Amino acid sequence: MTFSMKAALGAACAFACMPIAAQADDDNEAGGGADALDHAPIGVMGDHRHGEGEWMVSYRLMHMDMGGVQIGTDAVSPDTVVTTVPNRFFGNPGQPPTLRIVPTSMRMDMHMVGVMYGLSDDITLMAMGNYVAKEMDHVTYQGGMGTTELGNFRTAPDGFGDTKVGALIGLVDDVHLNLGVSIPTGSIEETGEALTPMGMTVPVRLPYPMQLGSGTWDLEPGITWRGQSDTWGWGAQARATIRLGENSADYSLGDRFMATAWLAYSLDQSVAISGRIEAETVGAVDGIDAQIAGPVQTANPDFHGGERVSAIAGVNFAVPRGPLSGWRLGVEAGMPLVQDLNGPQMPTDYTLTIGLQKAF
Ligand SMILES: [Cu+2]
Repeated sequence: MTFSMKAALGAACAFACMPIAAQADDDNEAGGGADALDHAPIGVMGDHRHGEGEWMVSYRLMHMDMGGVQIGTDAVSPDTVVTTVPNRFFGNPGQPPTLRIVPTSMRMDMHMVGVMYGLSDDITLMAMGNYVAKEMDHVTYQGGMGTTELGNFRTAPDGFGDTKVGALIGLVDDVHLNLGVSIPTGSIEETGEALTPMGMTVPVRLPYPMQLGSGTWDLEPGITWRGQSDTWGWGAQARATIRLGENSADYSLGDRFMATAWLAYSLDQSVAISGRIEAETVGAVDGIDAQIAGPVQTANPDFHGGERVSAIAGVNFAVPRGPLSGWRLGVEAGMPLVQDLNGPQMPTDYTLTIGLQKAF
């Protein structure tokens, strides 16, 4: 776990105590102010609209942890990968017939800063920028065949990711359209140093999952349904990411389709717990970056995308009154239930999202 995650978890624990203190002061005060059920679990984007003239700023940290290798739904060992999976670059100078480098684990921290503004009661505008830090560890096998490990290396790019702007268009009270565009502000030319099977350390352009942006303008349409009673909240959302054309390196990342549904229960006006299911399907990389090549699964455009269903548990805190009125904090932790990957590819172990929001 990174330092920033520890700090964020510390903040979450400190925050968790405040609603209790606030409640003790105002036991019998009914209604008024924020309700923890008013927002969806923190990992759901564009879930709520704002009233005319209302602003909201937010910060989210999304951490993802991945490890191992999977082909379809089957786990496979690195030894199997380097002796059985063909290297699509075989035939080029110095390229062995099978893969010889295997990613063993990956971590990503995405820091997202967002602004929302209620243009009218029906239309909310939103914008989000983000900063991404990625880390991938690899094992390199010696020479062109066999299962002798030569050594390990890590690549760790960081920088600004793609920027999203959009609008939520209310159709009726409980349903709105999500209209979004992703602007390619993130780099697709990140480099690192790789250990080759011949024992040399060479600078390379990093494979697709280690780049910071898509390089393409993307459309992000969606639809969201949300409802609540005094003690229950519920909702569902479907969203897509559709790549428009190819980027400057002659490829586009796979389109993504996501559907999620959640149920939340209010323990108190200021605290709600939630359970959520999310299903997603992502396409393989289309095209190829001529500068990304090597005996490693991540350099092959075919070994990306797949299907995933995840279970996600969360808690939302809202401060209904007092000096911190209008502040919200949400935490969500998710684990895949099923992953069917265009592999060999690295499966996700877990995700953790922590977010702070303030409306005014
Ligand atoms: Cu908002």
